Amino acid sequence: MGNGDVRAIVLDIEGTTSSIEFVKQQLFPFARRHMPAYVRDHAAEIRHILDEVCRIGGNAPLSPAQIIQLLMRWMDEDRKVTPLKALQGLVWRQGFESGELRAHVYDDAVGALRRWHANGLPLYVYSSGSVASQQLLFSHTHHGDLTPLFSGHFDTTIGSKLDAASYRAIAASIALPAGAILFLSDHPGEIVAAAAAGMQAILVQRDAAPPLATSAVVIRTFDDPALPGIPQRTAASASAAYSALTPDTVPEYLAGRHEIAARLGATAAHWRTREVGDGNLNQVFIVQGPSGSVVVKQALPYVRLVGESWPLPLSRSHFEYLALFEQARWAKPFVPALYHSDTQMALIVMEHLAAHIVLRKGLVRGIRYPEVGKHLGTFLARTLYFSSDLHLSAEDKKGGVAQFLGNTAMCRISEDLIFDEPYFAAPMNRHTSPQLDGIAAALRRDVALKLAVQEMKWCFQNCCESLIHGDLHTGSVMVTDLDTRVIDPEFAFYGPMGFDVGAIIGNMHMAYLSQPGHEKTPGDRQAYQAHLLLQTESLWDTFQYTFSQLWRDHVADARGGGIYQPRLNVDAPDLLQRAIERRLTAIWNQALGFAGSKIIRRILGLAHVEDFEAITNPDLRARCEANALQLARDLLVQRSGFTDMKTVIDAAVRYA
Ligand code: SR1
Ligand code: MG
Repeated sequence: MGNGDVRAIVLDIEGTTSSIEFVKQQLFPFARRHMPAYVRDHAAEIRHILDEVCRIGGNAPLSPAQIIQLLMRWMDEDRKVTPLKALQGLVWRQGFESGELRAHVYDDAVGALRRWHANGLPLYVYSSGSVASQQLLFSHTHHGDLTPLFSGHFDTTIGSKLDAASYRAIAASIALPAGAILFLSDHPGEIVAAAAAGMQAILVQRDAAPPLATSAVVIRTFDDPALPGIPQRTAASASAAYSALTPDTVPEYLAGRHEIAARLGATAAHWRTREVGDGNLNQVFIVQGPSGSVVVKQALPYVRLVGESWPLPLSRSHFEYLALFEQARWAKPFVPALYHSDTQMALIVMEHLAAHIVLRKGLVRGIRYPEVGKHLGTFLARTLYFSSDLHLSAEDKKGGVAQFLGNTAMCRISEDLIFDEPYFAAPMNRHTSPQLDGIAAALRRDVALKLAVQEMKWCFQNCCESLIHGDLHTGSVMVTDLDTRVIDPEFAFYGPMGFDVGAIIGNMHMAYLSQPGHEKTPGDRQAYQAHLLLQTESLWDTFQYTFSQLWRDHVADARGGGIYQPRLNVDAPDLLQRAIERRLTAIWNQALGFAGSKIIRRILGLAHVEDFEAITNPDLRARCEANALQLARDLLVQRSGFTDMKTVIDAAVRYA
């Protein structure tokens, strides 16, 4: 291998990222087992493939039974005929999508792929399986959907894996000199061909067999120190290669990312880009091409709301990517699809939710979302359960905590803006003045309140229970009437489970209490207020139910058990039920305190919310805000009085 820096990595799959046994002992037998039923059940839609089978079989019309017999023979003979490959692909797709099949990828490979990707290194696959089956495999692994890690895929349509010309064609397609590309494979012939094309090539020999006679560099795992030349940039030092994009430079950037370019269609000259970011921190571009559109979200090196005087690390984009990745593992329907991330440029490219709007905006307009409570309750239960010690091994959980430990600047924003600044005359605070002056001053003198809030801050900083979103307000949720997606997890870290739950409950109550400010005629938002309360109730009910069910379903799971281990007989019905109730009570108590804290910060602190800001009459706005402040104080100071969601809702109704 040369000494030059590696600027892209191309990987073989079978024997390199994934075990040969998985392919031989699971994938192929699965296709064999399910082929007869698949052919029988789908005969009409796969007619063209079956005709091709007949043609290769000698052109005679064959009965379905004869076709199946022929296919079984081809599989026994390991024939590489196109219609057989196509049918196997279809059977596998069904298996992966139903969850019956999960692709194997070595742990060390997943770790390295994530690390390299996070370091901004483009990764490509080159395998004899078709591009479609490569994507299928990597999107359904035991480690979740790994496809966002890859910038492109190559199969044998570019040429044989034993031919140096194929590797030259790949280098040309990636637009890098071959010498800057590292190729990893378990096949010595492929290593020879890649090296002949000028690539840096390393042989992966995973099993314990005696070393192959080869002059190539050999590694056994992807953690092998014999992998030199791979830049090890950390998220924090990534800013050297950073430049803030503009609508003019976004297309140029995306044009070099093959899969995104293909998604958009035509060429960069045909794409339309507009900047639409209205959040407090980042810039957001929508890029529209003839075939599709994507969103590019890029962190700026400062807080957008305030300007360059408040610097903020670009590494938050990396944490957002990590969190989106993890959330998609556990709650895929509720997050946007991730297409690409670039740590150096501090950006992520993701699904454009063209039909969705920000939930907060919908709530201000009085739009009904009959599923939102159920969806958010499910998202919370799944992300909080699966990232906790209830599911992960103690080691994996600590690994997760470590991964997010560096997101300190974002935690610091929350620590300052939520728990401290609203309670003293911080320079950037603002409130509806003079109407709320007296209330603000009283709350800043309120010892019981400040003690309660500081307890919540303690919990925020010390309870590393689950991977939390960290900023789950109604502005971090995109909705249609029936679909819900949680976005913007750049504040993610391992924190208290009740933080996300409380954040969204607090925000739903702000939506509720601000409704009188949006009435066109007196009382015309009352029915809508009832709808909001119903959704808030449904959110907590769904959360409790789903969280309990997940716990029950997985209590005997071998991978779980970092805590409440099966060997302690925790599945004894009484013990399990009591354990679940105790945990839910703890989450509920946290959620009450965090809900109160989140309401107060949005009324007395720096960053406000449209729910109140959109009320143009300052007296009316102040009345709504004062009601919310009273509820918030009760939630913090009289927490023990709120035994369930009904008691919270009763209080909100009293204050409305
Ligand atoms: C300076 S950032 C202010 C707020 O915007 C984000 O959405 C978070 O809520 C943060 O606290
Ligand atoms: Mg191989």
